[in-house]
Amino acid sequence: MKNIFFIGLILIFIVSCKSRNNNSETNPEIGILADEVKSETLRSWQAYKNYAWGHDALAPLSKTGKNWYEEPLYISPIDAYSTLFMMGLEDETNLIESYVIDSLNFDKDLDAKVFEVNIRILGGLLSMYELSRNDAVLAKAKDFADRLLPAFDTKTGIPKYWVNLRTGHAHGDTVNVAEAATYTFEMGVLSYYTQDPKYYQAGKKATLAIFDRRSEIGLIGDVINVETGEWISTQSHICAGVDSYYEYLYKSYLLFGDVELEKLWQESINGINTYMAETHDGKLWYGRADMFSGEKISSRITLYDAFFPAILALSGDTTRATQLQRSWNYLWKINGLEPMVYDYKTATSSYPAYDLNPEIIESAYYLFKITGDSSYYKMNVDYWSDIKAYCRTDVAFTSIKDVATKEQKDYMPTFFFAETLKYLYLSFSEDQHSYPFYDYIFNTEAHPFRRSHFDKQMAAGYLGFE
Ligand code: DMJ
Repeated sequence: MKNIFFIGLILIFIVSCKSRNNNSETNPEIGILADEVKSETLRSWQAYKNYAWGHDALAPLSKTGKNWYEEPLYISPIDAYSTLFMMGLEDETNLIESYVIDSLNFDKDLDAKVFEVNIRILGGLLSMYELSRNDAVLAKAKDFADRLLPAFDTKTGIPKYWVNLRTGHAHGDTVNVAEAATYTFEMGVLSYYTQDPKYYQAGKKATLAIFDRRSEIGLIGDVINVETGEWISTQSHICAGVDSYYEYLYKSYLLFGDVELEKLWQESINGINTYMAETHDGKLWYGRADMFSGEKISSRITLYDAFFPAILALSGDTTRATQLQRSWNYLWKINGLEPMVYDYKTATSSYPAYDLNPEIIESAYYLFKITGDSSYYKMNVDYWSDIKAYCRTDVAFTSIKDVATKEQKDYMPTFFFAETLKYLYLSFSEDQHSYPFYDYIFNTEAHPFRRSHFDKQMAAGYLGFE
């Protein structure tokens, strides 16, 4: 009897070791899948080069290039660089680096969206510098950030929506919280590398302007006027339009050690867990609450919200992170892809598109690395298999109009290169052969920054915080 008990214990030990094991013994196909993601990335990148070179993005069905503005800003290559680099595709990264240095000129008379170009272009260029250590790339990043800064010259310090890259003329007084305050990370990295605190100070002022306008119960709204500081919408949530504000409170603290941001994160996450978290039908979700009363006002969520398990896990709350990831996985499994907008109480979607977004994959990657539980790895195996089944075209991958019908749209967003393919590749690569999870912190567009490159004491001086 005693022997059976001990054999049982040993078996339980072996099984639990296996399920917490990140390596190829448990997941024999791990390297094969990494190679497959890499060759699919190269195939899509070559399609971009063949049909859309010099443009911002590829339209893979019509096989043409698309631009965000009157003139291209070369967003796909800048966003793709760090992924191609991590995959070891040196010819391709050399090509992008040379183009950026020799031919990319930001002196353009066009109005750019401050938030979008900050996370993609500034974030992309800074990580290009991180990985290449090419000073000419850092000079480009600085030049670009200097063109964004005039937007921050408002009564609140929250940037306007648009800025003209040539004249610095900024306009657009109404912004959502993500557009208002997702800057401490990129601006902090730039301040560190240039030893000039003005960038981080601008980003942090915008963040504080949002946080300082929280209600008595510690919640913020989601849309604000940058001049008056008045809330235009008082819905409090972690969904699209707010998401990366919370992400940057914690990640900027982690990378630079600014403890003031950690305090902001702690107070914020307490409010989020108190007023937004709810269990419906046995599943954990984060809905919308009124910022003043805390009352739940909506169960409408967006697929962007699937970033939240990753940040919960990174900040140590693996309990909620794993529960929430299971909810997202349930939603993905209904159609084999997840809808852009979903109501978890009515189980309906008012906007059923899937644009090759990364968030659910990002969270599965974090949970796999943090818990060692290979069920998260297997989630990414399934997501990749569905993306191949429904989004793959003869030359690249494309977005989906409706996750139920799988009708395709003609667009491959730049974040597919920057984020989706990168998180898949890293999930399927063994740490020792690639980029160890704990060595890097990613900006919201998945551009990697090595933790050890940022000394906390120096950061305080270079970024100008106590
Ligand atoms: C990305 O551009 C960024 O991650 C952003 O913060 C929100 N999500 C999109 C991709 O879905």
